[in-house]
Amino acid sequence: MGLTFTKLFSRLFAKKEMRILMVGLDAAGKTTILYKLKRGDCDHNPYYWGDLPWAKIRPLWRHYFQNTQGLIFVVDSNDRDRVVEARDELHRMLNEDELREAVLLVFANKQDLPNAMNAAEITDKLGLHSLRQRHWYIQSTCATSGEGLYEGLDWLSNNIANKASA
Ligand code: G3D
Ligand code: MG
Repeated sequence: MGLTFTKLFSRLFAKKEMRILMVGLDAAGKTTILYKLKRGDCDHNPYYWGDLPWAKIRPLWRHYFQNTQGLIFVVDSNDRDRVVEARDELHRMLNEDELREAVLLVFANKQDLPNAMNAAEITDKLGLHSLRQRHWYIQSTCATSGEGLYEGLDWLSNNIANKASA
C-alpha cells in the first residue's frame, strides 16, 4: 500500500500546521494528488514514502505517525475488482492506535471515468457507515484535473480545527 506523510501549511489552513497521512492502494491517485497540490496554491512539505509494503512501514509507524490529525484515504472509484482490498486496508489503518484521534477524509477519485462508482457507492463498499467514533467525510475527486481536492482539504482543515477547539 502506498503511503504519504505530508505536513500541509498554507493559507488554506490559516497558517496552521497539520499532520496529515495520505494512504490508499497503488494507482489510486496519491502521487497525482500531491503533484496537483504542489503546483496549486498550497505550500506544503511532503514526505513521500512511496509504495512500501506494510511490513516495512509498520515498525516505523509508531515513531513517525503519532499525532496524525487527519487521514486521507484515496480510492480508485473505477477499480471494482480491488474495492474490497481497499476496504480492508482502510479498516486496518483505522485500527491503528496512533490514528485513533484522526479524522478521516476519503477521496473517491477518478470520478471522470464513465464507469466510476459514485461517492454513495464507495461509502457503501468501504463500510463507512459502520464506523464508530470516527469523524469522516467522503469527497468525489478527479486528481488529474484537481476537481474536489480543495473541497476535501477544506473539510479536513475545518474539522481538525473544530476538534482542537472542542
Ligand atoms: P498512486 O500514487 O496512488 O499509486 P498515481 O497513483 O497518482 O500514480 O496514479 C495512478 C494512475 O492513475 C496514473 O495513470 C494517474 O494519471 C491516474 N489517475 C490518478 N488520478 C486520476 C483521476 O482522477 N482520473 C483518471 N482518469 N486517472 C487518474 P498512469 O497512466 O500515469 O499510470
Ligand atoms: Mg504513487
